[in-house]
Amino acid sequence: MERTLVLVKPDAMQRGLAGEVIGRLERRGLRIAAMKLIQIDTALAKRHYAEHEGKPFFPGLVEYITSSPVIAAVLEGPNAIQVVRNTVGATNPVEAAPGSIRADYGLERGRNLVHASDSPASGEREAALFFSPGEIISWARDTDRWIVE
Ligand code: IDP
Ligand code: MG
Repeated sequence: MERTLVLVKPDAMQRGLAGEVIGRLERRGLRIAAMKLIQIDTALAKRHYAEHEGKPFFPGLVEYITSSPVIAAVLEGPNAIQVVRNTVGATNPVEAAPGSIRADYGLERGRNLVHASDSPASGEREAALFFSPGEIISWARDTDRWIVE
């Protein structure tokens, strides 16, 4: 069972799309294992996006992700990483597959609405950045057997 960290980024929060983003992922069948509203500070932003430090867009990225509260969530399910990345769409909304969140709601890379972990290792690292172990709840839904064989 994989875990992925999803952030509803400030642009999606400001545009009232939090429910839409989480709803699409929830309806896909993924289970919410943790969720909260959080104001990311500069230190957390830099840790979360450490792989991008030094790139030209890094200062703007830190400013963007700290510019309003975000919803952080851990979603769980088989192949959760790839499933969520595909539902979210390519980094650049211009190239995102039609029907994906970034294609349906976005125009530019710098305002692409959602963060989603890019590997199982990133999923674990990022979930631990935003949540303590006790805040991540593995639970069973009655519907799980109708979603996972
Ligand atoms: P991802 O969010 O699809 O995993 P990454 O390459 O990890 O994409 O980049 C992290 C975030 O940095 C992107 O989601 C986007 O918000 C921002 N970003 C990436 N490349 C650019 C760029 O060239 N210009 C502006 N922002 C960028
Ligand atoms: Mg990434």
